[in-house]
Amino acid sequence: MAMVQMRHGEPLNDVTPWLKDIDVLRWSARQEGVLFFRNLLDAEKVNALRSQILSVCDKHGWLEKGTSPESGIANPDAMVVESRDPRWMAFYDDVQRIRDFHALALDPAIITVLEALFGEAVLPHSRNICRVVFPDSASHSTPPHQDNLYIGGSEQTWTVWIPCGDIPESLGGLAVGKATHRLGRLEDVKAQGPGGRQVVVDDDVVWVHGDYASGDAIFLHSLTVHQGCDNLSGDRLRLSLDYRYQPRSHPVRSDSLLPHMGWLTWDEVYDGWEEDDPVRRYWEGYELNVFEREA
Ligand SMILES: O=C(O)CCC(=O)C(=O)O
Repeated sequence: MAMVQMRHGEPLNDVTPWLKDIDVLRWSARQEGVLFFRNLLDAEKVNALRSQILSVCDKHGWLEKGTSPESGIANPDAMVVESRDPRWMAFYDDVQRIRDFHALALDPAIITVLEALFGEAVLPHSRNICRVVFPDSASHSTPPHQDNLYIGGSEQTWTVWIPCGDIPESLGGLAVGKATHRLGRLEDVKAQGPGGRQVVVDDDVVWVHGDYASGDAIFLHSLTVHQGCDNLSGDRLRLSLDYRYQPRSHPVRSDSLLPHMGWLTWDEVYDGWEEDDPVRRYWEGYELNVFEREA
C-alpha cells in the first residue's frame, strides 16, 4: 500500500552524543522506542555493499542500460516488487549469497550500541533482510507495522534499519512512529506490500523521518510502528537493510536464525565462502534458548 499519511512529523534526532551516557540512551530507548545514529557505520563499507547489491540488480536487468550502476537508475521496463514473483525470488537468492550483506549485521559499531542498551551480550538474528524498492511502486511501499508480528520471541528485539546508500526523503526512507512501542501489540489487517499486514494507526502519531545518508542507522524496538515511505524519485532504486538483535539470554524463535524467506539453506548461502569465515553460523557457538514457531 502507499504509505499512510503523516500528519505530525519530527526530524531525525542524532543520539550519538548519548553513547557517552548509557543511562540517557536507555531512558530515551524506553521513552521513544527509536534511536537514530548519524554516521554510525563506515559509509565506504556500506557503499561497497551497495555496489555488490547493485551488481546483482544489473545482472537481473533492473538497471537502465548505459547509466552508471552506482547511481542505481532503474530500468523503466523492469518494475519488480517484493513478492513470490520468480524474478524477485531469483534476485533475492543472489543477494542472500553476498557475504558482506551478512557481515555488516555483525559490525562492532552496531553490537557495541546494543550491548550498552541491553546490558548483556547480543544475539544478532541471522535472518537478514534487504529491500530494493523501484520508483513508481508506491502501491507496494512497506505498510505501517510492528516487527514483533513477524519475529515473535522477545519483545526486547530491536531492528536496525540501514540506508544502503544515501536516501533523501524523495527516495523514500523509513518513517518511525515515536513512542508507539508503548501502545503494546496493535491490531493488524491485510495490506499490500512487504509483510502483507498493516497495523491501524491513529492520526496523532508523530512520525520521525528525514534524509538518510550512507553510514546512518536507525534502531527501533520490536513494537515500534514504522513504515516505508514512497519512492518518489521518478527513476532510482532505493536500497536498504533490516537487521535484528535481541538480548542473548532471551528466548529466540528458530526461524529468526534461518535465511530470510526460507528459499535457500545456509549451505546454499555459504557456497563459495571461505570455510573458516567467522560470519558463517556464528550463533552456533552461543548458548541459546531456541523455541519453535507454533503451527
Ligand atoms: O525498508 C522498508 O521499506 C521497511 C522495512 C521494514 O520496515 C522492515 O523490514 O521491518
